[in-house]
Formats: sequence, structure tokens, C-alpha cells
Amino acid sequence: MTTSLLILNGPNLNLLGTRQPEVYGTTTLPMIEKLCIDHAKALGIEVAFQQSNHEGALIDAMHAARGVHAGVVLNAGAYTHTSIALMDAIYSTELPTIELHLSNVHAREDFRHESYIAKAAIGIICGFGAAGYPLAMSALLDYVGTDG
Ligand code: CA2
Repeated sequence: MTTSLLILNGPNLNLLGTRQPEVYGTTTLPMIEKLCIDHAKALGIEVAFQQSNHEGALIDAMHAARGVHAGVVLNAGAYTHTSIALMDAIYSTELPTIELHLSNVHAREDFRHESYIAKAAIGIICGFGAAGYPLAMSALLDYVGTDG
């Protein structure tokens, strides 16, 4: 079976490219999805790309990923810094998960330095803008292998 990865995006990321380009760049979420699809083709894997503004829907997406996807690239947006429930979803599904951020959260406000996701993630990529998505996919594929 072809390895498949889930790219999961949290609140407000559907508005990317419209505001705060100095922080988040000008790339829109559909453009990032295309980047991920193209990168999946280059890697010879499958990818699913989702976004939700709702914490519970993100948790449901993690649960639904079990047995379907070998791992998850998660940009949980601001839920990164608040959501014990999302952290528990990573622990409970046991899906290898990479925490991803467009911005370098450690160079920003103190409240963005704390991450519940990081406690359960296999690693973190931040600060590379949209280019972080293909980077995370490659790192995750390297971690799970092609039999996943
Ligand atoms: O840098 C990232 O990727 C973040 O996950 C983005 C979140 C932020 O709360 C995290 O600390 C870091 C915010 C996403 C907001 O998206 C926007 C979209 C359009 C305009 C402004 C913000």
C-alpha cells in the first residue's frame, strides 16, 4: 500500500495570504496544498490536506487518520499553545506527528513559546514559511518509511 500522510491545519490558516504578510507570507492555503500535492508526487506517496477552525474537528481528523495515514504534519495554529486535548489526540492515536509553523514562534511573543503539541510530537519545524510543509513531509516520510 502506498504511504499516505495527513497535513492538518488549524484555526485561521484558511485566511493565509490575506493579512500579516510580514509574519505569514503571501502564500495562500490552496497554494500550500498544491505545494504538498506536488511534493507527494515527487516522493511517490499520497497526501490528504485538511483545515478546520474547530478544536474538536481537528481531534476527529486525528482519530480518522488512524489506519489511513502513516503520520501527520500538524500546524495547529494557536491551539498549539492551548490545547491539551489535541496533545492527547496525538498520544492516543500514536500517529507520528510533526509540529509545523510558518513563523518562527520562538522569535515572537512569550505565549507562542509554549507548545502542548511539542510534548507529543516527534519533531518541530518552524520559521521557513510555506517551504516548511514539504520539509516536514520529507522528514516524516524518512521517519515512518515507505512501508507505512
Ligand atoms: O506560524 C504559524 O504557522 C502559526 O501556527 C500560525 C498561528 C499562530 O497562532 C501560531 O502561534 C503560529 C496563527 C495563524 C493565523 O493565520 C492568519 C491568517 C491570515 C492572516 C493572519 C493570520
